[in-house]
Amino acid sequence: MKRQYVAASLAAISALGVLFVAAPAHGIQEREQNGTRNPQNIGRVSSVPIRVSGQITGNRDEDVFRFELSPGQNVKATLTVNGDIDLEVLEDSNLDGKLAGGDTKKISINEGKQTEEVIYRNMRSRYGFVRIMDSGGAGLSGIVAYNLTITAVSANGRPVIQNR
Ligand SMILES: [Ca+2]
Ligand SMILES: [Ca+2]
Ligand SMILES: [Ca+2]
Repeated sequence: MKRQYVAASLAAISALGVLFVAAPAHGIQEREQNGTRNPQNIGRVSSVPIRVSGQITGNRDEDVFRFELSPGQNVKATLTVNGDIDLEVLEDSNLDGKLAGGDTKKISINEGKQTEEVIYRNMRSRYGFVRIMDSGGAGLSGIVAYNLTITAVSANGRPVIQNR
């Protein structure tokens, strides 16, 4: 009887945990080790923004996210920050689903706490990547928090109107 009660409580606690993971208040939370060799999957790009929040904890931390797309989409990534980190958006040029040196990239390297933004037009691969890292300058101090938004846009950068 007592054992059953404990099991039921554990089940209730883990069910709550699943709920919290499934519906976080601020979108997707980054999960280390999300580097070049182990990108974190964040789903499919659409007109509904994918929102990711995380932290760059120093010059050895890079955060890499992999998204799915429909080849030909225009993808807009926006990064709001509270310190100087930078943004790369990469097309999976050799179509292996992995982030490699030859993959084509567009970067945004503003100074300080300025928002970074990249619009990558006509991405032709099935997967794309976002890489966030230390700016490499002298300015990084401590931990920098960020919020990343990825959205499908029209070629001029405006939101895509979704047919309902
Ligand atoms: Ca991180
Ligand atoms: Ca990382
Ligand atoms: Ca920057």
